[in-house]
Amino acid sequence: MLSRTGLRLSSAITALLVSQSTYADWELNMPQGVTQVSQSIYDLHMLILWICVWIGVLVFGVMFYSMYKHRKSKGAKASKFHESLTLELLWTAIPTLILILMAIPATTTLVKMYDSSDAQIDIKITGYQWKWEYDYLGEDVRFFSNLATSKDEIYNKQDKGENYLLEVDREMVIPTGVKVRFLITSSDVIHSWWVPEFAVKKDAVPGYVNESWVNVPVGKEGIYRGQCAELCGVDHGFMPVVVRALSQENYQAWLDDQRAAKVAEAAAAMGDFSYDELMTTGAEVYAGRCAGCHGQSGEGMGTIFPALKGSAIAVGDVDAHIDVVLNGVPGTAMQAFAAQLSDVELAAVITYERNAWDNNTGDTVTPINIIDARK
Ligand code: HEC
Ligand SMILES: [Cu+2]
Repeated sequence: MLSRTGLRLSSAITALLVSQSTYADWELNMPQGVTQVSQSIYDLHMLILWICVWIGVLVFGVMFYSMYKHRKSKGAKASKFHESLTLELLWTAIPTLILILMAIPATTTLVKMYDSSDAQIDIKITGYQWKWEYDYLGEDVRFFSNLATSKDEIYNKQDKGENYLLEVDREMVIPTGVKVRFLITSSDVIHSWWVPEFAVKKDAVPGYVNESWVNVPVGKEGIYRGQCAELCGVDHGFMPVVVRALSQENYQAWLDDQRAAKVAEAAAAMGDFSYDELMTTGAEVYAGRCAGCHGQSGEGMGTIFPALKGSAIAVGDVDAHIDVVLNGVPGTAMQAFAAQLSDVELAAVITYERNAWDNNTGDTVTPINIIDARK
């Protein structure tokens, strides 16, 4: 008879076995990926696997055969060959030879993986709790990439989308047929930038720059998804990596668009913004970028994340408030948002904080105030 716990456990296991979702990504083998390097890694894995399989078949075959053929009931007598020099030499030499043979393809693949020389594009990747920053060195293009999955999906108030927790607001974009080097670092704790299809998984360590690279073959344009692969705090599961590979032509067009958007944004910041416009944008920025720590209604969270509703800073001196949001509070989870948000977004979110949730200061902070504060 099964005990109650046993019954419960077995019905849970049965439920898991028959459920569709268990099999959704059912795949036994390693993915082959899309790059030459990921293919070499896959080939190496298969080669070593088959070597192991054949050694296993051989060793167990001989063993079972001998046990059966020379069993005691047939009157077999154990033979004694202690200190047989030939045998000892053989069982040392053969495995050594096999190991050396395996080391050759393994080293060749490793050398290929680590050779990031002659890259045509350098992208600096910085991990933050909990987002990535992509800086296209020498191109004047730099942006943050945040999780785009809504809180409602996460908290089951809405059905989960197809790319649940694997979607971002701004993707990294790279061209195909070009060697792209990644310079990977972190601004706070250890993260790890991982895209399985590229066979790239590199730790992002504060104070160090690790290198990796990818060359997505022409014809393999598309979207590649990954995640942070290093436990980096409570929202570790909420910092996906999304890379869009474009043809070289489209990549150039994308770069131009990014630069044009930046110019347009700077021009827009000089324009006039009404209180209502700022409050609307501010509410969006707040929900997306601040509510995770400060609460949906500025109520704060626990003892570490202060409430902004009625906070001395949010209803006090405007310049001090702007300073906290622009430069953060060193040594705390409050990051510097100066580089993460545009002038308009910063003005909007600060205006919002000063007037939402009964903060009612009546203050309007304009993008021009932010531009001045940046100086
Ligand atoms: C990762 C968590 C986190 C996020 C995201 C975050 N903050 Fe903070 N914030 C903090 C912490 C922690 C403090 C307290 C710092 C300290 O100890 O002084 C703080 C303090 C503040 C303060 C000062 C409040 C006070 O009374 O001391 C303001 C204003 C503020 N944050 C605004 C923002 C805005 C605006 C955003 C979004 C653009 C934001 N924060 C996003 C963690 C966060
Ligand atoms: Cu991380």
